[in-house]
Amino acid sequence: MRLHLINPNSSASMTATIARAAQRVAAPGTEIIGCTPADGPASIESHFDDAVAAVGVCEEIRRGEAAGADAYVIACFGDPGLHAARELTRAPVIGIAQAAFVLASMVATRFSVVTTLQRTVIMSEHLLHAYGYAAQCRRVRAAEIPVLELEDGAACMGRLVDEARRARDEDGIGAIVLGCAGMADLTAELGQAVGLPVVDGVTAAVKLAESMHQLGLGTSKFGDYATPPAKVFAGRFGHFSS
Ligand code: 5HY
Repeated sequence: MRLHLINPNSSASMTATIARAAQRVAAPGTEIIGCTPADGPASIESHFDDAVAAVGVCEEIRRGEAAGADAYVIACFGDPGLHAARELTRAPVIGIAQAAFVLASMVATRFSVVTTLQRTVIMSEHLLHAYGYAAQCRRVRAAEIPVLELEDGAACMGRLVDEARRARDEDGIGAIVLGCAGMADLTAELGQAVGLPVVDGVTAAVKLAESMHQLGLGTSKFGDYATPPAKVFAGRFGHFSS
């Protein structure tokens, strides 16, 4: 299968890191194609970044449709543009936050999230409520690490381990969810340091996408995920017109 792994931020180096983590768990028949929008924020750390990045995600879905993608992963913990992206394709579209919550809820009755900046905590809390996992998440914690600093994982590991250990010792949980795609390559080391199951959304999403593809499960075209109604888009979005 051809899996398009979309990094919604415009940092190609992070796309490469994420794609390497994805390829390590991919099945032999799965081709991982890392995709980086040409336009958009270098990292996503605010509601504004998230809103702008959603357009780039949709652009990458359009490109994927032309290339014959069998599934898509939106590799940013805010799942930017997830619902809009699903309207544009019959293929599965999986956000890493939703994927991580699904798997974490199957290995523990309670989990906490360790994410980047304090200001993005509310974005994860909104997703927990939207996806129906708020009751199972004890707390969304911030290690106060800017997203792009995660490109030097060794320099961030201490702060991530400290926050994850606080979660383990204070939150009454059984698992940790990593709240940034940029942490994907740190999962094993963090798990060993904390002694709890650590769920990374990138690898969770890749395996869920493979399962859905194998089951012949794609995005429904009945109801609100149906193809958007044809209309004219003005200005620089003119190419969206249909
Ligand atoms: C991510 N931002 O996974 C999120 C993490 C966050 O650029 N990639 C980003 O803090 O929301």
